[in-house]
Amino acid sequence: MSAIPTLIRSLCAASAMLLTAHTAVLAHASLEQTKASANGSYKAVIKIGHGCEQTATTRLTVSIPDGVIAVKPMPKAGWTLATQTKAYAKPYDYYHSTLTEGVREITWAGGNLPDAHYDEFTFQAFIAKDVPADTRLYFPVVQSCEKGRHDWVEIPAANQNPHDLKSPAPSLLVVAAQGSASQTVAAGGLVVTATRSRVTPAGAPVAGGYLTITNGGQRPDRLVSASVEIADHTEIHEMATKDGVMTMRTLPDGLVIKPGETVEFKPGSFHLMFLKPKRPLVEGEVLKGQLVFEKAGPVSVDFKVEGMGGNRAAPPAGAGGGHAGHVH
Ligand SMILES: [Cu+2]
Repeated sequence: MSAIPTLIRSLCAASAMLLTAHTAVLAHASLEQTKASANGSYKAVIKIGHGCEQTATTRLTVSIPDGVIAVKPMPKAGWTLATQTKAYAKPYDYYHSTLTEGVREITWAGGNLPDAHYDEFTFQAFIAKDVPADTRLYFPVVQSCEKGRHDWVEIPAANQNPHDLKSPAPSLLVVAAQGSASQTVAAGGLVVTATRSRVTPAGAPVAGGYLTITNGGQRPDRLVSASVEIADHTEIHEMATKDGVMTMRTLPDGLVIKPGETVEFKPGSFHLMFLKPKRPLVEGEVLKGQLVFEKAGPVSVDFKVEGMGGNRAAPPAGAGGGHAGHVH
């Protein structure tokens, strides 16, 4: 055998490997849209690019993960449609109602999708409001053919590269809803949202930090302290009206958030006080910060700096003025 065919063969082997790696991704059962926002509807389109052992696909079953609710499959001409309704892991808010059960499995059967052809299987769904951003939702698919089947059901372990899986389940990444503030989930079911601050004039002695903390867990936790990169130090404050006078006080022990409770840190109420900011805060910038909880421990958060118009409940002019006579 001459050297040239060998060279060609090894080149081909190399490109075939690349091709395999590439087409393998295309050939998997996959979702057309791989990102969706929580608290929004989602049209799931499962793409089937080939059969099994070169034979036609005759049946497809998809399982619906927790957090994906109000599922309605789309019928397909030539296929019979069946669904299984089961209880959800927990009740979910859905518009003005609460859903406790719904379609958890869909089967399209009796059709014939030749190996050489491509088709799509569609259902409408809603991603529940409380599915945290960065959650990956898996939709295991079992594809049955005239001969053989593919179980697209593998879910990567915590430290596993999803590309190492031979038959990965189609998946979807839940992203933060557009235009909404970031959401941070901490241990014990704490959810921190809407972390923000406000622009300050040059030389301002303080800046406010605002956020919402929901304790979705079973145990109380306590916000012990907070810090932000631009401030000398940060205190937890409460503003309240006493005898018709607005007063502010430091909460040296922090603030307990009971199970099921949502605490809003906002102007005129609880807030974080960033003391001696190193520079004026500019609208649109993001301040790196940290919250420390007694049980959940330290949690990194980003405070987005908003314009003064952003908070209607703002205290009267000179947010700093409210603090001028305020002894910490
Ligand atoms: Cu204050």
